[in-house]
Amino acid sequence: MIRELAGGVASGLAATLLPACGAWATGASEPIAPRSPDAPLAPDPWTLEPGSPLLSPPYGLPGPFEQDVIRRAARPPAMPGSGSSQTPLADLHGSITPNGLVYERHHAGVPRIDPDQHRLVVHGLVREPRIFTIDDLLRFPSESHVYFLECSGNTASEWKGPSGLPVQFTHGLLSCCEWTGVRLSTLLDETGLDASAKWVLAEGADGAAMTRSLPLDRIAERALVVYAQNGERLRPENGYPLRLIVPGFEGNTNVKWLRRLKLMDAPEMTREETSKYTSLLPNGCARQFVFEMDAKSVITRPSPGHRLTTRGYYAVSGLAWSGRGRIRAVEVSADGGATWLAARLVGPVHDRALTRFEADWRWDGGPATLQSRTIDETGYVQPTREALVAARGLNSYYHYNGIQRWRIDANGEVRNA
Ligand SMILES: Nc1nc2c(c(=O)[nH]1)N[C@H]1C(S)=C(S)[C@@H](COP(=O)(O)O)O[C@H]1N2
Ligand SMILES: [Mo]
Repeated sequence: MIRELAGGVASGLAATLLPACGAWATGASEPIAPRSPDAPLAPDPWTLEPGSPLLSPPYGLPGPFEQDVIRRAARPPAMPGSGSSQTPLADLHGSITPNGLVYERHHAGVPRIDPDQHRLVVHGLVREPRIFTIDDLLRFPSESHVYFLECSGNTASEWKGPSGLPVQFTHGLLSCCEWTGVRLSTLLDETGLDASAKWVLAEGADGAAMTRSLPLDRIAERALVVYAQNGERLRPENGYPLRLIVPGFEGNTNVKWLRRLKLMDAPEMTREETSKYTSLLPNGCARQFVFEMDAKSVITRPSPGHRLTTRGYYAVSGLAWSGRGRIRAVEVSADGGATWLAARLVGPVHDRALTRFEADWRWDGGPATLQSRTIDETGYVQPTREALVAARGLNSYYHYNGIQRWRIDANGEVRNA
């Protein structure tokens, strides 16, 4: 479905007076005739009768005109329950992903776990192994932090060149929530640590028993064992009743339905860190334990599926993030990278979180190429696809973070070409 974007805001005053300015119209509805600011406002039909009652429904849902803003799967799953669905980034605002739109990636479907029966075991190279219930964990001091979550397979579609896909399918294995739980280090204070403990194995309670080894010194400061996202308990598909959040690390390490943490002196070499989640380099060696997601950005509006209907001003909007810290800056180019201008970061700018940016742009009605690049607080600059391919070759699947270009045609259509 094409969504039309009307520009042409002449001034701040006009922006407040003209209802069509900067507004999105769906392809299906008629354009709104401009109203004179001096004419009396006729009563709209919905002002003439009471609306629907309270508690309809008791758990609120998006309104009837927002039914298109949903997760979608780019591909049918290889097996029932496995696969992934993507977040509709083009239709979101700010930097938080609503719980019902957080992308999903399951290796063996979503288990139905009774929280009263769920246990978290912490064992291995600890002084005193412990078993925690969810109620035990709720008694510990809690922490809440906003962090992005990105599958390391996100944007793999673009390694070999523009895929033609819209942003939901190129970048939608990406979400950002406020996560609430207990610091991993708090639980390790409870068990005590053997001096030889250097790695921690995290295991999920799903049919895949997904397991990853994580280097303790690199995660101890920030890793969280969480039971809530965006103010409510985790959704089943995102790990209910307990998951690991390892800020900035590839999505796979954020083990859902967490049931076991084993302290070890060396990595376990599980399937997900040997056969999968490694990257083959041009020299035939594979990169292993590539944990941090490199800095990346993408323009979400306008993006493929949108159509520009008017020449003039547009606020080009997008998201930037880095697995190594805060976003320092974002630049936007409308001429294929010949010139760049600084975008505004629309705060708050959190550590290892999605950061909204906006850039002022005037569309002259001709063809254009929009792209963004970000710089994180370590000084790392998001590379072009060409630079990334020169460094990593074309055998990699994971950790693609190249600059994303969107072509604007003279008819206003936006394409990934
Ligand atoms: N137990 C378990 N944990 C898991 C997975 C899984 O299949 N099982 N998928 C992983 C992958 S590959 C990703 S990208 C993230 C996805 O988290 P989400 O579904 O909450 O977005 O969870 C990770 N944790
Ligand atoms: Mo993933």
